[in-house]
Amino acid sequence: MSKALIVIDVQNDFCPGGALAVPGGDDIVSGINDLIDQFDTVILTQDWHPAGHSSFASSHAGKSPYEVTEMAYGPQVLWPDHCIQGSEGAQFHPALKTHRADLIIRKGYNPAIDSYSAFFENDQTTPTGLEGYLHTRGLKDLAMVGLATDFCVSFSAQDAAKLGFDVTVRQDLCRAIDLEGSLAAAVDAMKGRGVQLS
Ligand code: VGL
Ligand code: ZN
Repeated sequence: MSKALIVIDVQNDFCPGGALAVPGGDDIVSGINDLIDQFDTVILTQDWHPAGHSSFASSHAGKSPYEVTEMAYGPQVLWPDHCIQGSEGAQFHPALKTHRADLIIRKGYNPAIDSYSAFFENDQTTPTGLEGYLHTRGLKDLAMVGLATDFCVSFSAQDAAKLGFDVTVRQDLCRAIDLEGSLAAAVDAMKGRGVQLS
């Protein structure tokens, strides 16, 4: 079977009680675990920022979380400090069935560039290596679930579709941050790229 499940950023900081909690973020964990059992290939992504990362509002004097700023590569939402390398918040949700993962892809480790997508950093050119991994393993069909629908899931799904993969996003197994209409915009953008939403 040439299908892979990609589980995006199911980490403590994106779950209730975490630094960048996504409403209902932990509600999807048991459904994702059930889905993991149905795939031969499971890939996890992990948001993995150094302290002082440029996507953190705390790294920009006078800026607050959720404000948008201009970076060298374009507009960037500024976030609360989250998913700091090695921290408890960066760990996967403790109930997530991580032992089935063939690959864990970490992203956001470049101090100067954020990385929502599992394929490219937010400059849209620096690759993470995931495309090559999938190609060399002959994996063409991708299912995506996780957090957050309107940021890391959406950008990962759009990039995968741009790269020619067949992509389905299981919306029931995703949860959104939904900043000023970002969920509706993400759904439109995914549809526009040919991502299947179920
Ligand atoms: C994410 C904001 C910042 C995500 C990661 O996983 O959707 N969102 N870093
Ligand atoms: Zn992040």
